[in-house]
Amino acid sequence: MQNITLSVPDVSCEHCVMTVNGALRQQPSVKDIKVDLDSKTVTFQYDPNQVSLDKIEEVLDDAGYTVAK
Ligand SMILES: [Cu+2]
Repeated sequence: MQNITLSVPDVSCEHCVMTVNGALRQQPSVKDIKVDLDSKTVTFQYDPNQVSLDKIEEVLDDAGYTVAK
């Protein structure tokens, strides 16, 4: 399992937190999702053999939360 923190600057309220959570939860192997409103980051674990980081970033982008690099 890989542990990662991504910056998602568009997260601005509890609703965003729930949307990001919901989008990530549907991805295979993604777990321990923590969206932090203050730092506008999302931290989670995933198995790179089951889902790529590119795919996860694409899912977040589709949900309206582009990952900042
Ligand atoms: Cu919001």
